Amino acid sequence: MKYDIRTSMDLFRASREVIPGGVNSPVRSFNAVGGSPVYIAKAKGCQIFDVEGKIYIDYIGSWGPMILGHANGEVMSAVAEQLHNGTSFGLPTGAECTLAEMVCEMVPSVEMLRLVNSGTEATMSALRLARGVTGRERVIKFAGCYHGHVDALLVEAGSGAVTFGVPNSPGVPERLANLTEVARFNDLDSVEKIVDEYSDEIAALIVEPVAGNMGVVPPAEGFLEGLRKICDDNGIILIFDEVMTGFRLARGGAQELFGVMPDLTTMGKVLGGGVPVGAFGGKKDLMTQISPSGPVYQAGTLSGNPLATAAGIKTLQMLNASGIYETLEVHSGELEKGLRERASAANIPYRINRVGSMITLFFTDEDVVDFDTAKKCDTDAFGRFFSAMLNRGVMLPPSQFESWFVSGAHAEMHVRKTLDAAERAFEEI
Ligand code: KE4
Repeated sequence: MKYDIRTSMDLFRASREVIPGGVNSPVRSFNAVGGSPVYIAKAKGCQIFDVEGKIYIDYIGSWGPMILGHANGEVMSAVAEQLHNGTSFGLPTGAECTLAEMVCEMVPSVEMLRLVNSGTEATMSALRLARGVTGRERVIKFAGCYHGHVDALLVEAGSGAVTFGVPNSPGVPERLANLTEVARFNDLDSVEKIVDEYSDEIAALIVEPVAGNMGVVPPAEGFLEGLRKICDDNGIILIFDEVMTGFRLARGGAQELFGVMPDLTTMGKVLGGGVPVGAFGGKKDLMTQISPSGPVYQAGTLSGNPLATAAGIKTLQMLNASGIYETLEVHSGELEKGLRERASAANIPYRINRVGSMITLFFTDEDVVDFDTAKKCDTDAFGRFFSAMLNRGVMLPPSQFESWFVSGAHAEMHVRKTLDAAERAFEEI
C-alpha cells in the first residue's frame, strides 16, 4: 500500500487545488476556529488518529453516526461480510426489509419508511411528500435549525450555514425561499403568527425536536406539544427532523423521549453506523403516497444499499441489546458536571445545554434558548478553547454552533482526560 507521508498542511494545500475549500463539507475546514483542518488517517473507539500520528479523544463522532464508537468490531465485521457479497445491485434485498422492520419497531410514529442516502435527501423527500399530499406549498422551519442543504430549507439555517455566515445561501431562488416561513425555536407565538397569516397554505412544519445545529437547544416545556396541536388544528404535516436525535437520545429518538408524535420523521447518521444513509417515514396513509405506490416521486440509485443496511442493522441490534443509553447518560452527565465545575472555577462566562449524549458548551452569560441567544456567544473564545483542547488531544466539533457527541466508547478515563484538558484550557483562554 502506498504510504502517504504528507502532513495535514500538505494535504490541505493539495486538497484546496481540487476541492472547494479543501473539504467535502464546510464545517470540516476549521475556518470557524482558525487554523487549518486536521486530516484523519484512522479511528478506533472514541479516538481518532491524524495523518501525523497524533491521537485525539473525539467528540465529533462523524457529526453523530458513531454512537458505538469508531470502527466498532461487530459493525465492521457485518460490513466486511457484505463486501464479499457485493456492494450494490439496484434490485431489492432482504436487508432493506429487515432494517425497515427494525426502524418501525423502534420509532413510535413510523409505520413505513423509505431509505435514502443522506439526511438532506430525507428532509427533501419528506417536504415533497407533505406538499404532495396536502396540495399546499408553504413550509415553516425554525431559525437556527439545519435540515441539510435542501434549497427550501437553507433559510436562516444553522450548522455550517450559520458558522460561515450564509444562513440564507446564494443560489436559492427568492421565489422558493419566499415559500419558507421562519419561526423562532421555543416560541409558539411566532408559529401562531405565521399560521394566522397563511394557515391553509402551509403544507408542513419541520423542526429538530432537540435542536443540535445552533449548538444543543432543548425544547422548552410544552413546545413540542404546542407544535403538535397547531399542526392538528390547521391540517399541517408535522415533521420531526431526527437525523441527529434519532436512535441517539433513545431507541425511538426524541419522539420517544418527549412523548410527542410527528406525522413524518426524517432519520440518518446513527441509522447507517457511519455508512451513508438517510430515511424518512411515518404513517402508512402518508408513506403510501410515495412512488411507486403513490404519485409523489422519489428515487435513488444507492438507496438501501447493502453496505448501509448491513452497518445499520448491526448498529441498531447493538443499540437494542446493550444498556448503552444508561451508560451514555452517566458519562455525558459526568462531562457536563465537570465542565460546569471547571468553567465556574475559572470565572468563564458559559452556559451548557445537554440532552443525553448531545452537549454544547456555550461561551456566553445568557441562557441559550433559540438562535438569537445562540448567536450572542463569544465565538472567538470558543475558537481559543477549541485550539487549547486540540493541543491537549481533545477533538471538539470545530464550531460553536454544533453538538458534541459522546459515544458508548467514551469511558470514565476519557471523560477525566477531557476534563483535565478543559481545566487547563479554561485557564489559557
Ligand atoms: P446530511 O445531508 O449531512 O447527511 O444530513 C443533513 C442534516 C439534516 N438534519 C439534521 C438535524 C442534521 O443535523 C443534518 C446534518 N448535520 C450536520 C452537523 N450539524 C452535518 C455535518 C456537515 O454538514 O458536515
